[in-house]
Amino acid sequence: MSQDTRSLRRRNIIGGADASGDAWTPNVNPSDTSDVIGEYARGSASDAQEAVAAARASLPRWAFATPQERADVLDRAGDEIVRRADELGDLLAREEGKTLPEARGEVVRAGQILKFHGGQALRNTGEVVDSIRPGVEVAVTREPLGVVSVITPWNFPIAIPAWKIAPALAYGNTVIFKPAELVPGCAWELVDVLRRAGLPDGVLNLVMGSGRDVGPVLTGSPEVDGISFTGSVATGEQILAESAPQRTRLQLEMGGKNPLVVLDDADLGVAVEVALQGAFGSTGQRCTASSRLVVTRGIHDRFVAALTEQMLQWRVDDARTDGTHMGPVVDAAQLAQDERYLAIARDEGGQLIGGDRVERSASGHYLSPALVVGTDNSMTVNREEVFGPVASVVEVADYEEALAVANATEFGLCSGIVTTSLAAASHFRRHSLAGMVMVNVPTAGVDYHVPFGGRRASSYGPREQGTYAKEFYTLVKTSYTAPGAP
Ligand code: TXE
Repeated sequence: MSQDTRSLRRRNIIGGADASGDAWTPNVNPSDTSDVIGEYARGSASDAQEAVAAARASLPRWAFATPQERADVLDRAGDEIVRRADELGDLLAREEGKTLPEARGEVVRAGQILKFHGGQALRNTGEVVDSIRPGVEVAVTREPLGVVSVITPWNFPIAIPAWKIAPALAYGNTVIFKPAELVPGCAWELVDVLRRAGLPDGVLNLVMGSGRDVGPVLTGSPEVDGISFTGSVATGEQILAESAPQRTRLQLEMGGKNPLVVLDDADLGVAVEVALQGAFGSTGQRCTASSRLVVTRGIHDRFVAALTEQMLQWRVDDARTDGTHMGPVVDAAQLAQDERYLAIARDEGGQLIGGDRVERSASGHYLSPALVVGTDNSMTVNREEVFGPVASVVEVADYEEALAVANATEFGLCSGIVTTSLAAASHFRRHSLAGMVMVNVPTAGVDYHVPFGGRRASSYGPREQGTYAKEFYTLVKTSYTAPGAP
């Protein structure tokens, strides 16, 4: 299946051209660590500076491009990505480790996002309102924010970059894109598709490399007007502190510790399916994963038994093998983090089901799905984001306690409830302290035409995605005109 890519080398793309560079990072397949996809440039601080300068220089050209030009580029790029979904899905599964169906779905989603925002470029309307003064017209319009740094994590290698870059470009901004070190393959393809779709040179610049080396330029430069970041809480907070003196506009999407409430009246089959997909889909490496299962007493034992039975049947294997339910953990460091949290959960009194290392013919970072039962909400596994195939169960007396436990977290990205009670579902939707609430559907799995984001430690700044994306990527201008002599 894999083409011979031993000699594949991808450079950074700055000012529309392949940048020079002599440092490289191997892109390693987590399902088979002997498989190296290629070597990708490891950019330096001076590359990042060049990219910022290129983005700044191209800003007037793109900021004043017609909406039709912007729409056409995004639409053409979206079409190409959807057309190449099998090929790019294979690359995504190979570099990140999610299963082929998940990876292909993510690629198609990226294409749809580009096309959606292509349409949005044509809908950047303002408003004209009557002034309180006679003879004066008031217009409210939106202009591009300017030069934007887009910094992305490894868990959605093409969808997250697409949902930041597409609205940035749609509204006339120029971009420096820094993907996560572990997944440069999809990032490079995305930028290459967009440049061939007709993006002028310098409008979208790719700087691959470590956050430590290139990050400070992308987040600290006074030439950067906005930063859209998804990643860990620690890095997000560092960016918040470092960018504050420049008053840079920020959009931070960080961790989650998302609760899924299961009530006594739930349909057991629905509850198990929603929990399985929400907790272990994409190897649990999603900020929207349901990592805390808050279950009322009357259904607890049946739910745990049925979930365990299903979970133990999941096949953990090479991401690109037919029949794999769950691919590997992304790398050795993440696997060590997952196992450390499992050990802490056991030490604090939880009982562990699954969570074993799995041996396959190729050497990969395989861990079976893990369920920690008998936990209470104060345990570390219920306070901190593990970011792996690990879910814990908190047993509660009733709905009121379930709601209180669900809300007792420093995070607030999303939450879910499985119930057949309209009253409970409606109450939960209103009282859950999360940015996104799911009723009888998995916590992970969102639409691209509606806002995405959370509260408290999960998110900072305006929402991402859908029509709400313009709140971050545009500046509002109010102009007053007296058309003629009074
Ligand atoms: O995240 P980082 P990593 C959590 C998850 C995971 C842990 C570490 O627990 O195990 O974070 O993952 C760039 N200035 N999540 O190391 O470091 C970095 O290069 C500017 C949860 O991938 O936050 C990458 O492109 N940029 C989360 C991006 O920031 C910097 C998704 C994210 O990297 C930088 C990902 C700096 N100083 C990880 N340092 C979720 N909940 O979705 C790093 N970067």
